[in-house]
Amino acid sequence: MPSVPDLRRDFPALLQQVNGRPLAYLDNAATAQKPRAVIDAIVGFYERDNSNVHRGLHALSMRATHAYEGARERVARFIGAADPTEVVFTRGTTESINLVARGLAATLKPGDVILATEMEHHSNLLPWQQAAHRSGAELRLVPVTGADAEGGLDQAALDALLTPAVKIFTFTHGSNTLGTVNPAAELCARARAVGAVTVLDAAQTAGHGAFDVRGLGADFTAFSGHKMCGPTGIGVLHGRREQLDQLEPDETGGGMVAQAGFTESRWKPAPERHEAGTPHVAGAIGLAAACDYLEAAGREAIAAHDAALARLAFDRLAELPGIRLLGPRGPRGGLVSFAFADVHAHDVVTLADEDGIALRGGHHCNQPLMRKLGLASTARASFYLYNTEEEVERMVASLRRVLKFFGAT
Ligand code: C6P
Repeated sequence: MPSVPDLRRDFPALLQQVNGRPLAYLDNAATAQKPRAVIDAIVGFYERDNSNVHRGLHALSMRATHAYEGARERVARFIGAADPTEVVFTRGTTESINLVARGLAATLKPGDVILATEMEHHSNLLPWQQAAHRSGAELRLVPVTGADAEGGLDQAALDALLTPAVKIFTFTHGSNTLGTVNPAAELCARARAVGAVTVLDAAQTAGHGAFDVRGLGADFTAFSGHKMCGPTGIGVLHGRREQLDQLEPDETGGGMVAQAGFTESRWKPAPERHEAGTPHVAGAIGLAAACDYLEAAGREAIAAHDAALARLAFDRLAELPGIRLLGPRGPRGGLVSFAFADVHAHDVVTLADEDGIALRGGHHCNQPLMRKLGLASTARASFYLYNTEEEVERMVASLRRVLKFFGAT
């Protein structure tokens, strides 16, 4: 990986001051900053090649189509897909999961089970609640271990829950609140052994290390471009070819139809089948540029860097009085969530912002898990390739000031 000071110069947003202090951007699990290469790719498209795709024979339309399909190939290589046609562009993880959940709901019947886990983001929980309501299937949840959520999945419960009645097992690869990284390949293999279709929420992992959909083995994998240095409004649903072709389209309209009649129509195969309407061409091009950028930086090195900062933050935060740290004591992804007994997370985040430090406070779209843990909210620091140890130390110093302000030291 290039040196962090060198990397930081690639990110215009990081060069600013906030409240008179250099910005320490520690909210990367919400969205990552964008390198100049990604911004330039998007601007370049709009300045030179802007046109609709798949619909025109003029020069700009051909260039746009070439760039859009080139982006699909780039993303396919980035995630180790067998073929670019396995990559469906969506608006992001949320849309990808909704697409799968609505499509698979049509295959379920009463008595079937959809298995998810207690650590799911709302985006990988609510669509399955709806799929269960629509189909009469039952939604069951694998519990999270530990009173303070040591943060693993309860293996004994999983063994008992993973029966042949389970038709879908959906789970997050990396928890956005606990920092847990689930053993996705092993879980997919176990689910496959009972005949379940697997859906992997990779929002927090696809851009944070080596990521190989074939090795992981999920039938469907969802992630967002904006959390991996790409633009907002673009994401991916990866699926095995035959599965994508069997899935009923969630949206119909232009671009996805093979033969349209007045009363009946036939759909194209994947990926077009799941991309109705004008796609986010500039977004796909920006995402491809983000793949180039992350690969050049070194994906294994990024994962090691993020995890080391999270470990440092975990250890340093543990020194603060009255702090409750969530998630595994052992290896974790690049984020740490914490709560103080006497200071609300929103106050923590607001006062840290005065010091130029961007944290996130809230339930992180994990409301049921928070409720189980007896918490309304936590503060969260989440790291990426451009963050530094100095920023971790600044955060800890700022939190000491917060505790003093509230008389909680
Ligand atoms: N988490 C955060 O933690 P979208 O909004 O579609 O790009 O991603 C949704 C999503 C799905 N799964 C997981 C595990 C996630 O962490 C997220 C997004 C953000 O700050 C926003 S709540």
